[in-house]
Amino acid sequence: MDIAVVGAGSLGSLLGGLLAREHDVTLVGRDPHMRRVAAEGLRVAGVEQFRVTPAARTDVPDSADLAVVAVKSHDTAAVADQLAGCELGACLSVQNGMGNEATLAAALDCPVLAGTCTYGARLDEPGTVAFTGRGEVVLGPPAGGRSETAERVGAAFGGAGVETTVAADMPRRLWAKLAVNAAINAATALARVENGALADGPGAALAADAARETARVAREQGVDLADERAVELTRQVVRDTAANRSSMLQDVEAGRATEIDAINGYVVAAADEPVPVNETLTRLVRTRERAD
Ligand code: KPL
Repeated sequence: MDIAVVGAGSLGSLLGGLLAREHDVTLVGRDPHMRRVAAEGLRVAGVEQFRVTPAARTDVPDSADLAVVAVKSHDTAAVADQLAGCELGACLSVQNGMGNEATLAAALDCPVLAGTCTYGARLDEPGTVAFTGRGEVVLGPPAGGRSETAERVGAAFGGAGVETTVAADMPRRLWAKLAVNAAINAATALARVENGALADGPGAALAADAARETARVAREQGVDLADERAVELTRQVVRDTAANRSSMLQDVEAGRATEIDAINGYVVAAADEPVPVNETLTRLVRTRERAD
């Protein structure tokens, strides 16, 4: 399969590197990383070590069987515009936050799939991605159910050795992931702590409150996600990623825009009833962003 990975930062580079063992992959990202990959290939280090030689460029190619979108959620609209001029068989979002698939689907003629990804990656230096944790890609139609496209993309990922589940319940899975991100990302970014600091004490209580509020909003939207399921998933991710610095903490530390609008801000915008914890986290992160 001819696959363009748009957003070759840490996760995009790792997925692209894994897929390149079996498929024709083009990484689309920024220099100097793209320049180094084009010249010397991509080195994957850590859980598995190998070198692959995907194509690498800074703009989207003219065509691909599949575009895997891994950019930050605030860049989705711009990427959707670029991909609209590209002949695509299908598109898969593996991004954080909600609303990405709708933005892509509004601009593209091809089927758009939703995905979640729990692989861990870190971009150490141009041309090298650290594979920090084996996870899973779960993908399927964003509105739920099954599709031939999802099966085909799932088989392509599985064939490249990427742990993959093709799921018929993506709305529930996307809301569950949103609950985890709403619980962990803003709290760790504001308190400037690793995910493990939310394992107990006041951090755990704050994370659980944010997760419960998100589960309630999911149910308001007709998605079956129990409060305690959202809290349990959050606890599990805090345990499994205890040493991680969340993506939002990394964004705040680097003075970059965060994904707050697609995470806690999305919960606030979608809620029928007040969600004071998500609202406060959103306001605080937006205040931090304005100060940078
Ligand atoms: O997805 C994440 C992120 O940092 O964006 C979690 C699951 C919180 C892991 O750090």
